Amino acid sequence: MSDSPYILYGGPVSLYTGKVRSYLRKNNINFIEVHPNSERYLKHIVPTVGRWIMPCLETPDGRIIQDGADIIDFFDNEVKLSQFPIRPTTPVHRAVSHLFEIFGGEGLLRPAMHYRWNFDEQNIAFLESEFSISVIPKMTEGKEQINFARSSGRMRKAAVTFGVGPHSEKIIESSFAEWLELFSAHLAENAYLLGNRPTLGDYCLMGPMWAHLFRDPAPTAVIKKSAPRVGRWVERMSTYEQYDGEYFETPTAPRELVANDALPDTLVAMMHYVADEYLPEITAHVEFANNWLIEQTDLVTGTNGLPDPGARGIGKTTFAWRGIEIETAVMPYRFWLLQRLHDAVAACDAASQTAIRAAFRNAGLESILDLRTIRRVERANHLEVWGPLL
Ligand SMILES: N[C@@H](CCC(=O)N[C@@H](CS)C(=O)NCC(=O)O)C(=O)O
Repeated sequence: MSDSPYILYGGPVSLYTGKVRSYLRKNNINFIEVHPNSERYLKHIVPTVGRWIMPCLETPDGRIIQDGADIIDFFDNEVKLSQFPIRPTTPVHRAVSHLFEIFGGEGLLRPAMHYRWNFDEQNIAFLESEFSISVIPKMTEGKEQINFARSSGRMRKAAVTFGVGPHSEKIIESSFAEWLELFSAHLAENAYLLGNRPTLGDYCLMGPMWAHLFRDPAPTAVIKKSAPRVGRWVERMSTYEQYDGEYFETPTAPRELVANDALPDTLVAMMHYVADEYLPEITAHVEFANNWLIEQTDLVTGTNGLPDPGARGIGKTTFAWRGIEIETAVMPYRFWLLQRLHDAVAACDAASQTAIRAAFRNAGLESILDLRTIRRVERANHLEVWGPLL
């Protein structure tokens, strides 16, 4: 551990902070968490990164990094503080890690938002307290209730833009039950996604699985009742120490990934779930983005093509999802994550690419490897921007 701590700007209620916090803890990195209602965050971090967003990281020498993936990359590539390489070195495992990077960040937003904002009887007192301690600016003391109403109103609207509504609620619940069943079955034999130590995909799943789905009162009851093994995975992903004794006979047992770059059947079943739950959405988003990009004849490379450089959505699109039609917001950030998968595949030799294709085909996911936007998404000054036309 270094002497001066890193500062993680984020909060207990935040989905994307959960991924980074889990990574920092499990890799024994010295950090403290500062909430976004702090003066330092509001007066220094927000102007630096150009929008109110978490997580952000401040290094002991004052460098600021926004974005969960960039923060993890920083430790992995520059500081090299990770206890274990979190990107598997074998091709199929590496590609699957990136698949769960996308799915963890973007594919479980519907259950996360539904179980947070549609169960007021169980959740509302908890959420009001939690938002008041970390999100609502401290200078508004005495006005917490009004500010919670404003803040929660905004998040309820965000839930709708992720496809949560009366028409989809019951399907979200049954689909989440299926996810828990599949994940639970996988955890019967494996402590983590790819074997006996966490990799990138585990950290990314901790986004939705921690703050919303494990800490909020309504969904935690669902997990504990129907999938306690998933609850144990969340617990062990949130500690410094190796809190996974049920999997190992001795404390020094090797913490290896599944041998020979193989995927257990239970993980293939989880990948099939990703194909049903998320592939139609990301496919529709790429198609929408390409049509949108064609229409933006005056789009300047290096900008997001929108009046507000910090804006994150370019529009909304509909698609068929589990027998109904839903509409969700299209965010270029997702394509940036998708490119990380594509880039990981492109970096492999031909035989490895064939193996990755076979593994994805076997899970109904081969087409995700070919979904491309006609401009790449890049990140500049902490924001997503479009690269040149390909
Ligand atoms: N891709 C980003 C996503 C960050 C994100 O969406 N964070 C949420 C909180 S969990 C946020 O700050 N939203 C802005 C808002 O609520 O206005 C990352 O990982 O850094």
